Amino acid sequence: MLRTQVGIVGAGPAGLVLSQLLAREGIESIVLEARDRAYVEGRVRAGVLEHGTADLLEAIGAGQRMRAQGLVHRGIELRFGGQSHRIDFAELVGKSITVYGQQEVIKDLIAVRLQQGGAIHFDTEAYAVDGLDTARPVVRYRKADGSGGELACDFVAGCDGFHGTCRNAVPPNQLAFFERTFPFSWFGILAETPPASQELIYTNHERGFALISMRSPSVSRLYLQCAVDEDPGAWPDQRYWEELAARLAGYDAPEVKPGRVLARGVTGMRAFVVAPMRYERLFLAGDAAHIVPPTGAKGMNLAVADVLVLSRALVAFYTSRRLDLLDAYSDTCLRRVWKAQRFSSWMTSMLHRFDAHTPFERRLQLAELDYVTSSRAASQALAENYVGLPLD
Ligand code: FAS
Ligand code: PHB
Repeated sequence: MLRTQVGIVGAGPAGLVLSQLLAREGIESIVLEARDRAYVEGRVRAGVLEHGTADLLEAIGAGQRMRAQGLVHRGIELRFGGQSHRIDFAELVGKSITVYGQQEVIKDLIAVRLQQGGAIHFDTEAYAVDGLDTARPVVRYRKADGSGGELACDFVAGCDGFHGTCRNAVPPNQLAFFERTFPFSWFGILAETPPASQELIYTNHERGFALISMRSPSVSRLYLQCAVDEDPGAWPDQRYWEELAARLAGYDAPEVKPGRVLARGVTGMRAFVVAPMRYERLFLAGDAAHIVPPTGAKGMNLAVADVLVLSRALVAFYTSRRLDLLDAYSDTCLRRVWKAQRFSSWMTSMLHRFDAHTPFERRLQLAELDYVTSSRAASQALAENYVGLPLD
């Protein structure tokens, strides 16, 4: 039987940042990760680090490559009516974002954890969590080679994402579920072509939403609004490039040069929250507790914010046997989660085409965009949410 102070299920941003935060305070943890290292380091997902997330990664010793290779952006563009409008974060709120792929963040976190002797058990899938109402909960796991085992700990951090196991260990009558599904998805590609713009461009077009993002000066990350059940394999590359160009058309249109498609996938657009984020000795963090539509670039950043709160609560427990921060964990996280849900739903509603929209609602949407890009107060509100609300 393995033993540690904090058992962490999942080696995504939540689990790895938590493990590193605890280690810096001398608190032991063991991370159980269902997939192998190459898989988790290769998963193409988020791309935008909030100001506070970038600072935190640097503060915990996992920010060196991010600072060297990440792209610091001082604004974004909103494009509608065939025209782009810049939201100047630096001027409006004095902060910036860093564009740096989640898979790179994962590589940096795994590297620093292993360098420092951290315990990450890959190919180790948790299938049950028992004894949560005791002082020694146990995580039961099976390894890819068919062997199994148990991890005894003081606390379990459920950082295993939306499809993980930990949330299911909570009696359903103890949880409230809040969900919203949008009637479209995002068809994302990673392509070997220089970004068509210096900064991210979010586009509202009659044909649908489009987003220009990037991973490096030679790799673009692009998204198109598509049908909920769009088949990414049904689109020849040429069709993707033509559709993207059509949605970006207009004045001073950014020119996306077709390139080799390195990855493609369709992601549903949904919002989900479970409350509370704690049950006895189990603390849910990140996608295990909430999903946001990616329009606000909040998913990974929320995961990091959750575990910062959890790490402080666990440090208070181990250093002073305090329970108050553990008891406040869920409420503290959910306040920020719901503000991120608000912002993400607002960005999604403002930027996408809704078949069900009446002409009146369509005009309202364009008026919202016009207001946000012409009012300093409205631009400032977008900017302060996008760069990240204060972590404290
Ligand atoms: P994660 O899902 O990242 O990590 C959970 C980990 O737990 C995984 O490694 C998984 O293998 C492991 N696990 C699961 N079950 C387990 C078990 N039973 N035992 C052991 N390990 C287990 N966010 C954005 O901000 N922008 C985006 O563009 C964006 N795009 C996304 C695209 C896709 C396809 C997906 C799925 C998500 C996207 N997200 C995006 C959100 C994403 O970045 C998440 O918010 C972020 O990964 C959350 O981090 P974690 O909570 O650590 O969960
Ligand atoms: C990305 O670069 O993957 C990205 C950027 C902004 C978003 C979502 C995804 O809102």
